Amino acid sequence: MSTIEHDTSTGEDKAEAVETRHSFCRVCHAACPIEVDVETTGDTERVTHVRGVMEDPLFEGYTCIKGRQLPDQIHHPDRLRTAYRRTEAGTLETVESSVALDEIAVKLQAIIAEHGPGSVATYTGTGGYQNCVALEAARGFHKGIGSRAVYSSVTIDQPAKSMVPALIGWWEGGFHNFRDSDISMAIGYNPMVSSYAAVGGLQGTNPFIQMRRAKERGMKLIVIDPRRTELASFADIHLQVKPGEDPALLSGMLNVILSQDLHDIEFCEDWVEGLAELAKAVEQFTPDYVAERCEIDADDMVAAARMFAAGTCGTAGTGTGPNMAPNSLLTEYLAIALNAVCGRVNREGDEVESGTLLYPEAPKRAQAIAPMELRTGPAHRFRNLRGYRGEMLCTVLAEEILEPGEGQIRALIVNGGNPAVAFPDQELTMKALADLELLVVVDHRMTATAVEADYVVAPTLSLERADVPHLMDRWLTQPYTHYTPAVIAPEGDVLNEWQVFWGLTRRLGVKMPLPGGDLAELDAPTDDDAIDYAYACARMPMDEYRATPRQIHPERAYVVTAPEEGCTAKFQVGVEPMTTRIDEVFGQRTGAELIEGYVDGEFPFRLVSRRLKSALNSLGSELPALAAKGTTNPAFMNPDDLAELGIESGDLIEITSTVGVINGVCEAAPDVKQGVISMAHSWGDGSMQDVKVRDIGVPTSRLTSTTACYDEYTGMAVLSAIPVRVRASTLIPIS
Ligand SMILES: Nc1nc2c(c(=O)[nH]1)N[C@H]1C(S)=C(S)[C@@H](COP(=O)(O)OP(=O)(O)OC[C@H]3O[C@@H](n4cnc5c(=O)[nH]c(N)nc54)[C@H](O)[C@@H]3O)O[C@H]1N2
Ligand SMILES: Nc1nc2c(c(=O)[nH]1)N[C@H]1C(S)=C(S)[C@@H](COP(=O)(O)OP(=O)(O)OC[C@H]3O[C@@H](n4cnc5c(=O)[nH]c(N)nc54)[C@H](O)[C@@H]3O)O[C@H]1N2
Ligand code: SF4
Ligand SMILES: [Mo]
Repeated sequence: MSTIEHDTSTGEDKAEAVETRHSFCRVCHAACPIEVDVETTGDTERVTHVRGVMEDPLFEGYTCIKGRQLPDQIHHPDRLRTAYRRTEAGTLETVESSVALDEIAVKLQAIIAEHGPGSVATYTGTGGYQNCVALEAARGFHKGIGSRAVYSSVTIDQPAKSMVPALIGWWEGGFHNFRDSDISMAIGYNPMVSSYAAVGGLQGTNPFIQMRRAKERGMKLIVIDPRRTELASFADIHLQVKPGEDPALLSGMLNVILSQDLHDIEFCEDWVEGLAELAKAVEQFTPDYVAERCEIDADDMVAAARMFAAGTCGTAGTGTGPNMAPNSLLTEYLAIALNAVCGRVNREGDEVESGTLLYPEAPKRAQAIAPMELRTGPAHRFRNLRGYRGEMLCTVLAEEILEPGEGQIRALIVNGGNPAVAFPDQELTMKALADLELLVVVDHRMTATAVEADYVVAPTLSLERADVPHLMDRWLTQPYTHYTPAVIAPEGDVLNEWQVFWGLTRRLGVKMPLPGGDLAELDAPTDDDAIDYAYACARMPMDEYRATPRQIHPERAYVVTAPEEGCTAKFQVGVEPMTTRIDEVFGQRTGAELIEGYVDGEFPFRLVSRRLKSALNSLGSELPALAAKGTTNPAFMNPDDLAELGIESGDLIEITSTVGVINGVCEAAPDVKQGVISMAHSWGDGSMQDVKVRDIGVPTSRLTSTTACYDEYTGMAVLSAIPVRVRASTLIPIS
């Protein structure tokens, strides 16, 4: 589209090429399709507007406030457009990216020579995950240098999800689809804000319209969340559970279902083992016990259990809330057990919702997969923990940096992440970052982590690179393709994440093995080469994928096939140590007892995590329209609690956990359960002081510890349902 605009202020015609191009948003993983207006003046291209694509068959025009700020993000005056390096005086100075890579490679070589390749780690965070090749490139770099120290935000997100198949097994044909569900149980997630999808849950594709349609077809919704969330406003039953008590609640629901024979008896005979052990373990969780423990109504709990069991199609799924609370692995186990005993899996002839077109072709038979050993990564030097599914654990990274000896991490490349505010135990994390011999951060903002770095490399941003929606590909409601080329040329000395790793492997003279071959063999690869190499095993070849943007491919849907004859695998719903853990839960007064240093009565509140519509973890408040929604992460509390404490909305409060103290700005929120503080994470900076809390927020990670309570399989720390106490703050903020 080319237009001649009439400038009404001067009365002159101003010739301007304005073209609308298609792409998808990559502020979060949801990959909403967008139309992008690009204004060209001379050699420069400027994104002026972004809007949803009404005719898109899945998203139907959906975008959110964050995505619509892409023009401001791309052209932000403070956006980093060149690399930086630390001077001897300790300040950061600009440097050409290629020179920065030269110097980083020399330093890496020296570190590898002295400490071995395992001393070099990368951490890919949420920003890296928004680029389909960033994590693959980091993995290729690791293979090239011979280091297994691959870290990503997955291990501090919902690691129980990756680990639970090791205990309970899985279903090859997948769990029921949301699009066909007549029942859905959401345990601590809120896709209306987060666009996150749990197994079989509402996906982030156009969540409001999808939910309305689901309600129109009669779907029942149960939401388990201490906050009356945007999702809970659609619920038939909302159980406002006390944070951290989900294992007791889910055990109680299983008890109702199993003791009243409401489970899918036929399915269980064929595919479920350990039913008697599970029934026995949960038997003690009577409705009255659960009601008192979880601070909910016993009849509501029983009604929810019966409603779930009465459904014919639909799953129970968890989100970040319970996955960050104590006993996260047990909660996940119980949620999958609920699905298993109620037979909420696809049967022969059923279609699987998503086509997972970017991942290798895989059999989809109507059969169970037996539990498998997943902790196959190298052992950490601490707490008997080890890596799994090709990654090491973020909750152990600080210790691996700080503890001298063989295996110590000396160099870290942060690939679109912000550990200084996102990682548990902020004090320890800051100490670890400072202890590194080399810290490289790839980020377009001078974040709390970047200011600690030896080198900061400026990346291209979404609209400046070719991409595919690799995360959404697993959660889409249909087999749907969306490739985007770069829609504008990048301005400045910026590099795609793959270019950083490719540049380093070339300089180090090592390979960069990706599924399609060694990218380091190419002299001048493009974004598309990197995508081809990274997705060489995709079930839809990339050429075909590229040719059909924003299309549904019904013919590519997976159809579940018959089980293998003689298949003996079963869901294991009554295994150790999970049944013992269920017993242990019964023995506790509260899940918080698992946390070292917890003393009954001293920490009467629970601080829970949440997402804000106007921020993506630490990203957002630098953009004017998002800052207008707030420059701090408020500590949302029930008005009755505030009244009792004599605190008013807008006051500063001091929040103390077993390990740390933060000062937050409290805000009255009737949707939050009494006794709960609901607060977003990854705000503030690394100063360990809160004097700027009203302008930049505060990191809740300072209230958390990697060692005071962790899961023995996943190493997950407690990042939600944190026991805390609250009082008026005496801090004098500086504005
Ligand atoms: N207490 C508590 N702690 C938590 C959580 C919680 O709920 N509560 N949640 C956990 C979870 S789920 C996660 S995922 C982690 C988040 O941990 P991180 O991912 O480490 O944190 P983010 O703030 O999302 O950092 C992403 C960075 O990527 C940058 N970025 C954005 N786009 C790009 C890009 O295109 N390229 C590059 N190179 N960089 C880009 C952003 O500027 C930002 O600084 O935090 C975890 N920590
Ligand atoms: N707008 C926006 N979208 C995002 C992000 C963002 O920062 N902003 N972050 C992205 C990231 S990194 C992720 S991982 C996903 C996460 O996606 P979600 O898991 O959907 O995250 P939340 O919206 O925080 O929902 C978690 C819910 O759990 C509840 N909760 C907290 N503790 C407990 C508990 O102990 N038990 C129960 N039952 N509930 C509890 C909270 O009240 C909250 O409503 O979102 C992604 N999308
Ligand atoms: S939901 Fe995520 S992908 Fe969609 S517009 Fe918002 S930030 Fe962008
Ligand atoms: Mo996350």
